[in-house]
Amino acid sequence: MKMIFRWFPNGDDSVTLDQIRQIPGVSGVAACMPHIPVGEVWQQDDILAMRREINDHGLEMEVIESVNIHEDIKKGLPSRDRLIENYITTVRNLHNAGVRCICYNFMPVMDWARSDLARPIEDGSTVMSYHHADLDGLDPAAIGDSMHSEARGFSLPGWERERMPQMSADICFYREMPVECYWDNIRYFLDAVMPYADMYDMKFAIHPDDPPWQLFGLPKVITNADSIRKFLGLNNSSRNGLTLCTGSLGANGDNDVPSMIREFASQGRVHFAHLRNIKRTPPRDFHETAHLSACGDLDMFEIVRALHDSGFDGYIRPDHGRMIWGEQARPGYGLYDRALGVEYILGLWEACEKFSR
Ligand code: DNO
Repeated sequence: MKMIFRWFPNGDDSVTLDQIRQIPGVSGVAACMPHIPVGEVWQQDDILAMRREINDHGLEMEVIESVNIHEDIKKGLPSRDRLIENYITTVRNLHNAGVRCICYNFMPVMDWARSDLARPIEDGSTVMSYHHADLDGLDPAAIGDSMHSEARGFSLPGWERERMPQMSADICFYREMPVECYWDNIRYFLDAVMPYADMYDMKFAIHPDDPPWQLFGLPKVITNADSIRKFLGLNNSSRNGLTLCTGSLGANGDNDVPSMIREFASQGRVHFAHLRNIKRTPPRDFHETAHLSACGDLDMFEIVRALHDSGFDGYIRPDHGRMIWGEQARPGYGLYDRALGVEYILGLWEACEKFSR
């Protein structure tokens, strides 16, 4: 297992590589290139320059989060073949730069959604929260505007400003699409890309839908154990795997996250794990919390133990944290609470290691 930390290049992060290097147990970062428009090839030289910067700070760059999928691929438009070719070229260039794992998602129109990026909780910190009634039925562009106003000037992955004007039209497009067509488009993408995953020794780790239920009438597909089984069955390559995000899947109290981990990690299909905790207000509201089990509804010990006992040897990163100690950072991605999360997870991991001897 390798512990990594999400990092955004080109000054789009309040957290520096020097700081990340000083978090005990962190060996690398999950990097990205959000300035490259989705669908365009990531050029070898740019990737190598980013890797050099990361390596020069004593850290590895084995994981990219994310190489996003162009909307035309998700929609199944004729232009998808050219875009998939670009994607494959990017995979090759990343392989040449030593990248081993690509995190991506197949969420239509937008990545994750929250109604509040800075909700105060009892301890005086702020967290990201989701109140279904505040979001559903609203104009997503307005939601995007309000999220950006709370983003402290940092980019919000999946909510890039240039995509806002297109959002409403895209939502209408998907509302007309039978969900089975959406699954066909996922299969088409996997069938085209997985042979290159083998050729370039690249693990593909799809992120579940966040939240894991329908919003804006959009197809949501990676939401529970059954849908994950279906997804993994679309292409049986062991490189076709998951980013197991505990906070996304765990938002639905019916999802038994440790048992999902035991099932999919023991099949070698979990390549990357995002560990965070949440507090649920059923049926569909929740807010994020500190990583500790006692702070939320997820049993983080059982989660780490399930990974450990399944022989998981992929990457883990702490996921969204609280904003604490006066930090001004991208919502969910401050230094302090995620660093606390790292040490807690590593403590649980060490206990699992020692108890299993
Ligand atoms: C949000 C993140 C997502 C995630 C992508 C992976 O904070 O969890 O943006 O990186 O869905 O493709």
